[in-house]
Amino acid sequence: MPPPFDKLLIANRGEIAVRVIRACHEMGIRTVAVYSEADRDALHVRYAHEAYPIGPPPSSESYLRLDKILDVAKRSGASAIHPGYGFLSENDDFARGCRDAGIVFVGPPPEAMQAMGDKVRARELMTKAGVAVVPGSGPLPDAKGAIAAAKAIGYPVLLKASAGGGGKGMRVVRSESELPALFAQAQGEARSSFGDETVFLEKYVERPRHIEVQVLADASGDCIHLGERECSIQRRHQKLIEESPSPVIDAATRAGIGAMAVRAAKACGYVSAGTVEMLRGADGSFYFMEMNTRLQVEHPVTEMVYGLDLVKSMIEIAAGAKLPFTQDEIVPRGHAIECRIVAEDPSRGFMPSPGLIRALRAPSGPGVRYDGGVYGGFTVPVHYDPMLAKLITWGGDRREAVARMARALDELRVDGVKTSIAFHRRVMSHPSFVAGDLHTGFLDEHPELLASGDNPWLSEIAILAAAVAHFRRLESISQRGAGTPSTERPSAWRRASRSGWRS
Ligand code: MV4
Repeated sequence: MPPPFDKLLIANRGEIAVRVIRACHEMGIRTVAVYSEADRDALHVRYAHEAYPIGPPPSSESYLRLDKILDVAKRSGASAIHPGYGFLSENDDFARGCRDAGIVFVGPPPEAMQAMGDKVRARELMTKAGVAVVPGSGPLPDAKGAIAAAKAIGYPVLLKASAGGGGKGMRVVRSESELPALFAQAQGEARSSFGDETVFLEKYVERPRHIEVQVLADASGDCIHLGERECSIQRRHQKLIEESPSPVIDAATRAGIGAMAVRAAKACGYVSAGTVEMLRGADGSFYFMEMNTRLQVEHPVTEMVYGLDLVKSMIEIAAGAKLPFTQDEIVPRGHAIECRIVAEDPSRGFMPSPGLIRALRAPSGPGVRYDGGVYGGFTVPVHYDPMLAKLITWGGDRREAVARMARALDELRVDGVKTSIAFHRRVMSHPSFVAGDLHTGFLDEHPELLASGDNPWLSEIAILAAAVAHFRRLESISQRGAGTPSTERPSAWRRASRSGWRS
């Protein structure tokens, strides 16, 4: 088969640009990189067949400039553009600009991006399509309207920005007296962040799991799902660890939420790879939260478990190909985990730590996939996301994937910048993580995981304490029966951590 495109431009940088270049080269597609002044020596520039400068370091003057990128596509003769994630990947004007210029955008139609980008519209669309959404409201005109809507829904409620996503501008409201002030805050933040002050309300789901379903749709209207990813280990809406399958999902539940995700994708005319984010409440109910109309950072865990290449599928679908498999042919095998290796200091609130990487040693061996975007000698710029690499391990079951991750993290060395490696290594030994007991408040409840690596004893002791607490809890549950509310007080180490021995 001839390649679907002669030449493809990658409108991105870092590990995802490298990831897309790798897929292209395997497919026999020539690649065009673009780079800012801070990325002259970046890995994606070295790997691509051609590379073009697009401006100064700030992304607003380089990677976000659709005009410059379309100009490079025309000059270089690229017939397709892959946007990666972030930057222009969910910008429907960019997708339209590609269409108008006769260049194939490797992603969904701009109409689908726009429909899902508007959260109030997306809720309406999903409700019509029979997809479960969290009980909530339409757009709210003022605080009075919000009070009425909240009364109907019942407290606690969550204020969200319609143009938002990823958590920005959200406010939890626990009682009516708090609502007017929080409404004004949410509206103001929505206006300043998104230029659209529309806000709405949802019932607040407490301690949810973040579970998302990968879908793949072709232009003929066929759509399949590729199971779920659990992304509950995150901090301030930045995911840190993802895995597939979720420890709490069995085959029947997978089929159910998979069908829900396919309905969501079909309802907005989706084409390409996309992700339907869901919340799972403590009672096991699932709700549509939002759809990400792009390739996601954590796509490799799905690739490992389902044995396919999502980037190649995206490129083939963009060229008009039909889905190469049916839902029955999609069978999960084993378990995969991803750790996002970031140049940040977990003991200092994940403060960015850009600078020169003096040396780097990547792990390898059975079941290890290392998707990197940097090398020893590269200077991590201050201007962009500080993710250096993704470390992904596969195992026949979750235990093996976790053990391989711990071993691979022990092999990985990055000198010169602070990283999350030691943090990830502690998580792999943490009894609650090992038990698969995950939720979006996990890191708030286990602050010992963020302890400084300067004194390894502190975190060792804290983890032992957590292990003791964990097994005591198990014992007391087995004695009093599951489901009995816990009356335990926070343990001494946890109280200590709250009063600040972390810093
Ligand atoms: C929620 C929620 C609880 N209830 N919606 C956060 C990001 C944005 N996509 C939506 N988010 C949430 N929406 C209702 N009705 C809790 C969150 C949330 C969250 C979701 C996924 C992963 C991490 C999170 C951390 C805090 C809050």
